Amino acid sequence: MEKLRSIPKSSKLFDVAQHHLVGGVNSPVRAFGAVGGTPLFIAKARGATLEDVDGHQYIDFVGSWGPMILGHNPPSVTDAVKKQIEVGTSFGAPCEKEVLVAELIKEAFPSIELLRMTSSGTEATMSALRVARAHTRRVRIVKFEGAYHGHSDSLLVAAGSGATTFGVPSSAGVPEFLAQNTWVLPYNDTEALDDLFVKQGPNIAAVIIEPVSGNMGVVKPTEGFLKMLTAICKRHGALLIFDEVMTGFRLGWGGAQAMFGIKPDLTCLGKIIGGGFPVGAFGGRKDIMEKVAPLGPVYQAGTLSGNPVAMSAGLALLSELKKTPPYAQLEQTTSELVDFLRDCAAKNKIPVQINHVGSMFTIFFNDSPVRNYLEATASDTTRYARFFHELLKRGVYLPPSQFEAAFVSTAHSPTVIDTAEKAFAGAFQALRK
Ligand code: KE4
Repeated sequence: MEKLRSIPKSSKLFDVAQHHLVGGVNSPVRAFGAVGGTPLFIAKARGATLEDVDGHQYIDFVGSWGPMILGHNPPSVTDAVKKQIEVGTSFGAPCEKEVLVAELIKEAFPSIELLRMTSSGTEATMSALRVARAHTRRVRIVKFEGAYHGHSDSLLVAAGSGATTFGVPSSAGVPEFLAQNTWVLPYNDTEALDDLFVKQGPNIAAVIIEPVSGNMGVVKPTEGFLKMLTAICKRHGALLIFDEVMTGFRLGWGGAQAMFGIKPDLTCLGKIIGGGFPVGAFGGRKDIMEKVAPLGPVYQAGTLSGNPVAMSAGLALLSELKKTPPYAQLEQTTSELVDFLRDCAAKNKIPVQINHVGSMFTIFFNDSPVRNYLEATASDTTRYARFFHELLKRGVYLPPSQFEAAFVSTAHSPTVIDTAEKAFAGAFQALRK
């Protein structure tokens, strides 16, 4: 019987943190609200391993929520950051590395003709909506239930990340009149999409979508859904915005749009393009992006946008991904792990649905397929919470919520996966008791 790991330092830090930081954290999902228990305070990370302040090590399947595609602290990124810090950390003025990162992004995403860096995914999607509304001179936007696009007011309507975990379908403080300008449709529901556009097409500025959802857990687009969405937006003059903050450079060099052969009007990026530093970006058709200041009337700005240290990290990471694309290896590692997990669950007679795309996966404790938010939220979150803690006891760190994606990195070597599989096997067995 595996024992709970003793975490006196994390517990103490969490007590103190709660006096200063809201909920003791700087982002809600980290507070373990969905799984219970005390959040681990992490002291260091390298490769696929996290070490908490009490010295316990864990195989990390969160990877800072996606950026750590090569594992934590890849030498190329760390070296680049150290070099940049020596010569300056922030100028509030243009620097060469912003241009170099932008060039790599455009190479990977041909749909992006012109882009703007931001310091988070939230800023990227918020700004993309603003320029879409300016370009179309329309107000209404469409998102999908269970999707999370960051916490800007227009998008915190039935958000699917932290908010779902807290069972709050939309956030307090978002004015009703604003939320009314955002329609929310079920993911993968072509009929509902068609129906809305028939009724409201001329009023819709844009549809924003996670082309592969990660924020209700991993949910793939059904066959033809994205193509149909593209056609319907075109027909009604609405812009298609791909939120690839999670999938960009994660599912492949060209993200989900390359995987599914879609050319969105605007794309939002984040996470990986900063190599673990605060970076986001939005970009797309030149005729749209030229409306952004200083060229056009859409104001958008940021003190640390294109920050040289963050750009150094992003440049190093994207350059590595270009030089040695890890995607086939990541796909294979993840598929083999998922096969093992399905096997394990079946042997222990535990109904699970494991959705995976590339190196993203989610284990839903659910006996029916999960193709949208409604089906995702029918999962047994109590069982997920127990599974999460059984894994922690065995040195594996899964996302602290059923409604998140887990990530595999190139640092998840066969030996690391072997160790993780033993922990998963033990955790599934423990669930039977
Ligand atoms: P940030 O503002 O957190 O950089 O990005 C917001 C965002 C936008 N779009 C997508 C598809 C995203 O996944 C995110 C952020 N994802 C969550 C994880 N589900 C970040 C983790 C957190 O909120 O602490």
